[in-house]
Amino acid sequence: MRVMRPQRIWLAAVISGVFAHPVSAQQAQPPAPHQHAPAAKAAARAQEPSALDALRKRFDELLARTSTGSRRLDAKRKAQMFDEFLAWPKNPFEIELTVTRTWADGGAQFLGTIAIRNSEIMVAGRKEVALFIKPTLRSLSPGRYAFHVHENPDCGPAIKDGQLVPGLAAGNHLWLSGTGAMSGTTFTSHLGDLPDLEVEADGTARKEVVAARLTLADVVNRSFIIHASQDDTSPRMACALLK
Ligand SMILES: [Cu+2]
Repeated sequence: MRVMRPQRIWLAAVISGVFAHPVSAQQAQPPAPHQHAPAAKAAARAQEPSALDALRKRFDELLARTSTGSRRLDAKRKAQMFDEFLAWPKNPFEIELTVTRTWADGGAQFLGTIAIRNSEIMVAGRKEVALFIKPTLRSLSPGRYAFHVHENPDCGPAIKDGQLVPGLAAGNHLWLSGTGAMSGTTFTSHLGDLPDLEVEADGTARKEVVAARLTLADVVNRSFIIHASQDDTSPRMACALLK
């Protein structure tokens, strides 16, 4: 996890001078053609600029409106600033990601969205960064579902033991590197192990999930997987990605 550095002062200037309201990355995109079929809707969304491309564009626009952005920045410095922006607890961006059912072949069924944003929570009297994940999902069976960040930005199937397995291309859970042994506990290293996703009796999931210690920076070029039950090893039922 990154620590707040002095050079992030420019971010504070940005927030006070430029922003009034949170911005959704997808608000910047043109509206998709009206579609009824979930598969067609998922396909239409797949044609849109990626959530990460939209986010980069908004960041560039933001930077251009600051005194920092008016100077010539080399690509490396700009990329570093973008990374810092993603890890910043007060980052005002909310990013909406498309959630689809996983598939072995054919199209992906659109299930809804998750909106993710950085914020802060109080832990034992001190502030810590957290990623807030607001689902807007439907067409699911009521219950609790294992929910994780997986390491690859790929919702597709992959072959295991000669079988095409839906969602397998997402790879393993996200682990925090550099902490030594993989203890299996969230605090030490198992960052991708999110609280369960809760689906109501009407088949919708709307309850926000709070992932302590994660930021947008940790989920760029990753995927979110909703499993078929509370069991972490159950099939990968649905997926969203940020790339
Ligand atoms: Cu998982």
